[in-house]
Amino acid sequence: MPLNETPTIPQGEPILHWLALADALKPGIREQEQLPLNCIKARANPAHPMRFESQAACSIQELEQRSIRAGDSVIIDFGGHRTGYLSFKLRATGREADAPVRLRLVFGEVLNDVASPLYPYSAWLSQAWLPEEIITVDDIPQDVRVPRRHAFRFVLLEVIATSKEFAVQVHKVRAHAVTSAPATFNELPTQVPDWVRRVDEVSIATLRDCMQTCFEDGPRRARRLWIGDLRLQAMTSYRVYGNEVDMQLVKRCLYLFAGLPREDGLVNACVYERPRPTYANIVALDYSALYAVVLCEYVVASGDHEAGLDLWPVARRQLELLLQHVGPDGLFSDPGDVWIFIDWADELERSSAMQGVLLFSLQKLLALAQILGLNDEVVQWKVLAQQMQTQARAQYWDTDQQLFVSGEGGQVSCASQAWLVLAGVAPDDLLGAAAVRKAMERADSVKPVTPYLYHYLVEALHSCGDRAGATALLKHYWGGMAELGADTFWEAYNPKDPLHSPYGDSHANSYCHAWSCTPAFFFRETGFFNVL
Ligand code: RAM
Repeated sequence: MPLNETPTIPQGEPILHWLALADALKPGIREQEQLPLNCIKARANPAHPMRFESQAACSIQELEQRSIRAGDSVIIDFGGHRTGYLSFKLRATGREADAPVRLRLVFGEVLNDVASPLYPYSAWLSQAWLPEEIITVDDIPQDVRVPRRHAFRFVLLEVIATSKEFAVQVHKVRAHAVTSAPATFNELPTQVPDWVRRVDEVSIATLRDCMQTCFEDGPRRARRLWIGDLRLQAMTSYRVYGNEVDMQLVKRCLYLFAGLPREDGLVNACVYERPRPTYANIVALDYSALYAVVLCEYVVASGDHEAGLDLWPVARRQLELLLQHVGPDGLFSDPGDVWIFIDWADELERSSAMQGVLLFSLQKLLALAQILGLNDEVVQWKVLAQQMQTQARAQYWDTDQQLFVSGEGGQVSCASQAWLVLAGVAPDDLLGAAAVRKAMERADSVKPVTPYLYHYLVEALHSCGDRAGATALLKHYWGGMAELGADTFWEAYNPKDPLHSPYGDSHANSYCHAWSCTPAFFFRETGFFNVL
């Protein structure tokens, strides 16, 4: 069921002491003032996969000398991505300003945002997400700071109106980058190939710009906390930062989900922090299952057994509820009325991938029970996990094709391979890794459309010990975005059609997206470099 058709499900009572704990864990935000690089022009190039190329237009000193009249525009390039604010000073030239100045600003994460028109807008997500501001400035000269936070590298500044009597000059253009991420991180060894260094920088910038008072999914859109994104941000942050700041942020996010329960006991796929913590009425079965994974990995990374024990009932309850959809045959059957995300690929048959997510989450819950000394609570599930694994292999592993299939038509998808391999359902590691690679190569398989699912393909290959395969895929996919000029990694990327949008308009895509940050995790995994 698509996101926008999720039925209303009544809200449970917020658990106030957990929300208070989440509030106490809210991190401080660092702000850093940054100078622009220069002004550029966007040159249309239909042969370029991103449709536009950037050309230097003038220096910032030249910009400050220039009189800009109504109808004129300029694109300012800050030379990299940040989440933050914009400020500048407006002056009048010609004579005293005898009218206000009306400006239009467009904030671009990629050049296409500021180079191609935002309208007509054709996405099914709200048009209010478009990174555009129309502001009217009185009493020139005036210092302006745009109040809304944006995610940007480029700023298009267009003068809509002055009076006939005067033009404007723009001085002291500054960005004010904000993040809760620590200023320093665990560096890679010095001897890594250039592509690794660049992909790592871009991954860390992605994580940094999504780290605010929660782990946001994307600082442009939707600026909120999703379980699926959180798992990938958390695991990457332990490797990249691995200190008090990121541990506390993960803990805060776990308590935000736990403190906002639904009446049916499932955790929400996504919660809002502001204006007060509340939740979006969206549930995704795979995301609810992943709560146990995030909690287990948090306890392992931080050693915080106290929070583990506190939140254990929430994680356990997710599995209890989700396992109701597993029949006596040990197989998950889709209830049909609740969303299962997995990926944005429309044609994807999700049942075998969901079996993999459930089993993987159950395995993490069992590991957590072991760590917390709660084995007695999960004895029956050890047997069930075994049965789910055996039955999934019997049912979904096609011995002729040496691939997992899904649904009545026997659909072959990358999603099924990723999740069932990760859950250890493949007959062995060699066959598991080969299945992932084969599904990627086969012309008729359902391919991933998001870095979220690409991550799970790489994680599945890595879990089978196929570091060469994992590295090749990572290089092809994230290296491909970097080659197209990505400063932060994107929400959606199809190498054959880089500006494709799952929402129906590339201007609705987020180009700094949490679930894209995991190369920095893999690069810090022991042994990952052996094959480079
Ligand atoms: C979109 C966002 C978010 C993701 C959900 C499922 O709204 O990209 O990151 O978790 O979909």
